[in-house]
Amino acid sequence: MTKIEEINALEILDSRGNPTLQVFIKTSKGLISSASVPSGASTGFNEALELRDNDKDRYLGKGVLKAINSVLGPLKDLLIGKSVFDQKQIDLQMIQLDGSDNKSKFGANSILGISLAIAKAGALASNLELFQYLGKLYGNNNPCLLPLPMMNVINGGAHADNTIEFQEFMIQPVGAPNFAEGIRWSAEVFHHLKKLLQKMKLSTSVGDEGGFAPNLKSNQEACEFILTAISNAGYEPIKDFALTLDCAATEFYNSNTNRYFEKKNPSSEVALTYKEQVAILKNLTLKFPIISIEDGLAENNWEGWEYLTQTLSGIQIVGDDIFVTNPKFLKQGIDKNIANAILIKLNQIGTLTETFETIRFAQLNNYKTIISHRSGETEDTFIADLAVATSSGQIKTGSLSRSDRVSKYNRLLRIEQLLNSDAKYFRIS
Ligand code: 2PG
Ligand code: MG
Repeated sequence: MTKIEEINALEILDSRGNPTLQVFIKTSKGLISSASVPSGASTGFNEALELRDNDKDRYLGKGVLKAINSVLGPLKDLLIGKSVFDQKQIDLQMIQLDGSDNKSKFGANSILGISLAIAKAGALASNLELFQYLGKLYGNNNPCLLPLPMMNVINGGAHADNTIEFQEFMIQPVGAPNFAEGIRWSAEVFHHLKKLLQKMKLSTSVGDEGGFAPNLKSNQEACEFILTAISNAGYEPIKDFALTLDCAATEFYNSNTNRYFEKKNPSSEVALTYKEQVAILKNLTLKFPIISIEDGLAENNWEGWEYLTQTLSGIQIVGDDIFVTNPKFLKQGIDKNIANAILIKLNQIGTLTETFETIRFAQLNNYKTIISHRSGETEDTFIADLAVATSSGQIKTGSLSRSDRVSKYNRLLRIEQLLNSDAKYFRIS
């Protein structure tokens, strides 16, 4: 048995320059693992709590020393001497000791940091690649499916100081023969998009997830630019590339009036009903090869979501803020025929074991699963291994620039190489 001998934690910076946690586990065999915790900007209301210090004298209130104290105090006391292989029991005991519904006592950031570092320690102690070890924990004896990436090449919404309302405009290399070729194709499109923006005298600076953040006139124009870049790169829309969107509509919804408005254009009189908002989305899917829409409506507009799912049948409808990686909300969605896919973010729920539970529940109910980064990321590539371990089929981890994003793609390239001829690449059915 390999035991937890020491636990440590450090306040580090995420990709936006905000503090987050890195947790270290030292095992009785002298191995050391570490994991870093990501952080969102367009967070769902029902997410597990990210504990911040609110001490205005440090990091504008965003310090995580309280969360570090949770790790170094009660959580460490609970876990020293336990086997690193007891992932499930460790996660459950941390949840029990916290005792709250949303991990607000210790903070989901401290609990998740430990949970992920334990899994990495287990992989090290078993002498397995992380995706193989996570596969075993998940009950997947043959983790070999490389995910189809969703790459966010134009950033808007809360992730960029530009005029674009929707948060993410993504490309999926659906026609690539394997993951590595998918990456090459997508990087070529990314560079052609840059050339195109330069030609039009638009900004080529990037947003939080490494995609371009130009001031465009509309969501539609963003799709047009991407389509042109795909063609300029020598690829065919539909056959080679599909588009996907994350509207992050909670950000521009007023729950008092039940209307969608133009947050980036406050002087606009536009206030749309959910049916009008869905009509806009439907129209975009008729004009462009869009095969997936995430958070097309706001998290608490459940009635609207039923209508959205019916109206856009045939498209992947992804729930992020509405499900928050929580089986409780996913079950309500399944019961109401809402969405047909779920975005999976480890820190929305706060432990690896609960994340597995949500993925399993979704897969059993034929909901597609998309493993996702957060807009505030670190160099940690855990989600790349998680996507393969759970045969999730899709991953959303940002653009083709910035190391916090491409590190996940680079890790998947390595996994594909390790798997060699056993590697498979996800196909949209
Ligand atoms: C999302 C995510 C990741 P954030 O909405 O899907 O792209 O953004 O981490 O800010 O919630
Ligand atoms: Mg989202």
